[in-house]
Amino acid sequence: MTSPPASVDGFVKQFLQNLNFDIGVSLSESSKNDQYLALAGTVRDYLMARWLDDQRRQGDLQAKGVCYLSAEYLLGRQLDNNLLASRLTDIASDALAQCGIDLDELRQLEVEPGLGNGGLGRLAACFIDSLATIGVPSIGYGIRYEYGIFRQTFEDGQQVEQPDAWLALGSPWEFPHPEAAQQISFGGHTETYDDDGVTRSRWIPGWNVQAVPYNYMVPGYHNGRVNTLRLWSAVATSAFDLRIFNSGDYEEAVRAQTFAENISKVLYPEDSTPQGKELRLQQQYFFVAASIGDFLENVLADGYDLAKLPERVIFQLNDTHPVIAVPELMRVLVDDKHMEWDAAWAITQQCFAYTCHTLLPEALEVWPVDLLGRLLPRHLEIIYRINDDFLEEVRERFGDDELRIRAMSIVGEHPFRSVRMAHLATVAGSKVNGVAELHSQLLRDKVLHDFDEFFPGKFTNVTNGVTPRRFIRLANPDLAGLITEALGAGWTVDLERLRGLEAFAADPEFRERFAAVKAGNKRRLAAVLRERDGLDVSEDHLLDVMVKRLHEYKRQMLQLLHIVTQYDRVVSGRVAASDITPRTFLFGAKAAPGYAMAKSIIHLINAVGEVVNDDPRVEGRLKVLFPPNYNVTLAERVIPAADLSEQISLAGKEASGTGNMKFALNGALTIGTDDGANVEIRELVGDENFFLFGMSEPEVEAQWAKGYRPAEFYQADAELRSAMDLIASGAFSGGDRSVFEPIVSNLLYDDRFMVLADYGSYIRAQAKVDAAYADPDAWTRSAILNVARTGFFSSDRSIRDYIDRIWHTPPVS
Ligand code: 26V
Repeated sequence: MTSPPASVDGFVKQFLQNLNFDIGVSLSESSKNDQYLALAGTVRDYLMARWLDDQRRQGDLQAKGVCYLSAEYLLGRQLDNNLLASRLTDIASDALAQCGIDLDELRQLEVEPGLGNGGLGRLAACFIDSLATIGVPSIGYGIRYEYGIFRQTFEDGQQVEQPDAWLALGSPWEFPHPEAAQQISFGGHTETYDDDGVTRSRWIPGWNVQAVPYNYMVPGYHNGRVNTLRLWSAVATSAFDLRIFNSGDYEEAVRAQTFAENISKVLYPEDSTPQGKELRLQQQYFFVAASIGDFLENVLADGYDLAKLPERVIFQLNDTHPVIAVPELMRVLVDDKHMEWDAAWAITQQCFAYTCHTLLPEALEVWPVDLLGRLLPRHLEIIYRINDDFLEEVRERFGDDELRIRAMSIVGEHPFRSVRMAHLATVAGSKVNGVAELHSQLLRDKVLHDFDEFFPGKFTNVTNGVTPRRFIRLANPDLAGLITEALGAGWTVDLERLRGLEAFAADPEFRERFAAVKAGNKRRLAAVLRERDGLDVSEDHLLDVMVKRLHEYKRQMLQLLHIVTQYDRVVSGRVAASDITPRTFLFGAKAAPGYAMAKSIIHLINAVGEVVNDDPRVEGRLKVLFPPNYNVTLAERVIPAADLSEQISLAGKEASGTGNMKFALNGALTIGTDDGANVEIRELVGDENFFLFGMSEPEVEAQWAKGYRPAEFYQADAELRSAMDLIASGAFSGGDRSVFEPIVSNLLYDDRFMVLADYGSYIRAQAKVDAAYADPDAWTRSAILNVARTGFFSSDRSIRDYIDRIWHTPPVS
């Protein structure tokens, strides 16, 4: 191990040494990528001593820790975060300058690890940052996908997916540990045998793969701690290969290798229907079996009494993806360690907790039993036994209420016999939490109501949060500087201190400086989008942003109907262009490759942009921009520049949202429904600093109950009719009516997410936005109050809530 560069000179020395000896080039011959890799290596070396310390400490410690099990970590770029955490930013910048290198230029070279789909994966990344910063003994476990979320491009306005080869230019932040590989089994059959008078079960697997761990450093902010994120990569086992190879079938040996290595090949871009993907179940079992094995064998001391396991660990299940860990731990305890079933079950129930991240019934994972039985026969038996015991208890409590028993069963019968992973997780978990107050309430009242009755006290809430390190300090350095000037240091790890800014909202000079920061951020974004996509951002426009996965429930269509309405007002002469508030509508969204309607909506957004942006009658006052491939890196540029944050899902559908928090913390005002964490944002910032619209969740239910006929809303609202007719007319598809007809008729006759019912209210709220923006000083005051009052949404607070309500794992110093 090399010594840390305490000074600029030390850093220069270390950097050059890495460049020469690790990368193998001289400074004068080096490429930018060589320089980036050497820089990353230098930061890594500096963190290494701390990391080794912390790994040793975690082993020595008898304290209880958290194993965060997540199939996704949407990390974003590592270099800047690691520089910030280790206080090396200025040293590195000066050191590179001495070598004639611009740090900023090297930053741009990092390809972000996009090992997640969206909010769920980004939340996991925020949580491991907070765990390291707070100092909870913890380890994150996941999958090292060779290809992350696809890279999105547009061809003729339509989404095209490209593979994300994020490892192609080297990955300086990871450390493979082949010596710590776990062997993971699949397939085969089960049998019982007599063990000195005791009948036991065992699993005779059919095939196996190696799980090789790759460690990533997770530095705490300015606390000298470095935690570990351990991601598993699949490699064919040599024994398996060799057997086939020796049989002379070379091609079969290579094929088997490919088969095994496919397991960690690619992140699933959450499809429109989640059912029946065998490889996905392989991924899930692969990473949780490896993680549990790793924890029991490598983290726990040899000979540790497994009866005491709940004193040492809580496995937090990030959604249902890792829930197969429940029967896996049971299998290890009962089959391998010969524990009594009831004792093993009591331990298992204390060692897991489950976070639910959705309310959409179609997003709740189920696995067909024939698939489970084929891939994991012993686990299926264990699940059946868990279910039998559970339903027995339900019968004891509620009598033979067959309807209830069928509704609560872990094994469902429709549309085919399958295991409901959310039920399994709920029965097994010591706690079940939703991710915002409203979401947790709806889980208890609706989705999992019977379970809440059966397990009083099991359900709780932990409202999501976001890390202020990445989303304020790194993304918005000028705002961070202004806050520090006003409040002093310390707020980065104690975000409630932002309250102190309330007093400054009344100070005209502070408002002016705050507005200047926002303007500067817009300028920076404009430069990025010009360079990245050739897009033209008008810096004097209201910047109205909707960035999130494309899904009908999130209602990008509502925003689009607002844009088309504004356009229609101008071209039909109802409103003079000069009376329109100049606005830039910025979208960022990926659609699941198999989700046709979502892709069609992307096409329409681009098509509307093509027409509106170039129509001289609009006089440049409406612009629609849709930079492709929205990701964490772009989010860090877009969010600080936004004036208005669109959080417009149908009430009762968005579990929480986390983008909503990032925008408010960066001084954007929200236009939003009473959904997810919007509810809590509005309560905190105050009605006068939030543009609320639309039906509430009970109103949505009432509307369904009385019968929802979207066509009636179309008939009743002349502007809505006109906007929809314009789309249907082919005005945005070169006169071809067929292109966007499916979108329009879907809204007219199906409209599952009540876009038309909320349209009128949305348009009125947007008019209020325009009116408010006309008074820039008052707008800025509101923006400051948004920042001042949303410190609650730090992921540090979320983690403290997990500690208090679920984990009971105090930080260690
Ligand atoms: C999955 C699927 C699968 C196919 C059917 C449609 C569909 C729709 C949504 C999902 C996502 C489920 C899990 C998820 O990513 N939830 C998100 O978690 C975030 C972090 O808690 C939260 O802020 C978002 O509101 C929630 O959608």
